[in-house]
Amino acid sequence: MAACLRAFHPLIPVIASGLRGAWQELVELQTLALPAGLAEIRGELEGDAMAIDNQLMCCPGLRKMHLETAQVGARLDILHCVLFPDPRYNLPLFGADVVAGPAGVSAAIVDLSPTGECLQPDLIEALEALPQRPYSERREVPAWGSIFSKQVLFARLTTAEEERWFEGDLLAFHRIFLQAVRAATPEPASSDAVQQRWKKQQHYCAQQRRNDKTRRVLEVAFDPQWADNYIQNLLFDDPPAPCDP
Ligand code: BLA
Repeated sequence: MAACLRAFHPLIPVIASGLRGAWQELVELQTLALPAGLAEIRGELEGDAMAIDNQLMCCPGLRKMHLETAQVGARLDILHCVLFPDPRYNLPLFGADVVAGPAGVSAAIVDLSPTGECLQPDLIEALEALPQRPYSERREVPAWGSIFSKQVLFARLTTAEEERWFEGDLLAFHRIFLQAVRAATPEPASSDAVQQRWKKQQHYCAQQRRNDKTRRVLEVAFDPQWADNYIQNLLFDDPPAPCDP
């Protein structure tokens, strides 16, 4: 008999529905097909049920909107979301990861990651105008995290109040990002600025693929080849060359 799934850490469904709700406000939102077998992944690990659910969408300005919720490995609950801009638009990447285990949320990160030298001044201003919450355990990003902006929010969450702060902060970063998406207009694919932003997205994906913690969890739950394929082809695949319509 299949093992039963535990309930998610409550922060994960709350954030997932906040993100999905905001996406419904976007014009010309479209669902993208997932690679075969990757929409709903089910399995069992040492008697614990495992589940990964993936959703892919796109809209003008965003070539790939990915939301993943997962229950894998040593009783870990994960929310992973990356919104990849079409490089023809002058937009950063939106990225978030929430990792909860039996002892609580050990990693909560949200960022608007630059696709140019640094983040656009109006975005910096909007992020810095958010209420500054006194999280008790801010974390340092690892070396591969040089892709993140100076405004990155990365913390371990130690109380229910900090979990509420993070939910508010993550959705505020996301709201600010979607506002920039709505305001952005495309430039010709061959322009230097577009080519530069495409290179920055390639670098972002290459750096994210270096996160050993993600790889290790997937290797234990599945196997190294499956983990590598999942990271290379779904989580952080190389962005296609920008093209004009
Ligand atoms: C950390 N990510 C982690 C950790 C695990 C995962 C187990 C360690 C938790 C901890 O340090 O407390 C696992 N994350 C996953 C898995 C998936 C996932 C299995 O998304 C997907 C199936 N990671 C991202 C994105 C960001 C990100 C989009 O996928 C940021 C925008 C960041 N995760 C991130 C960082 C760490 C982390 C910075 C800490 C890494 C470290 O401290 O070495």
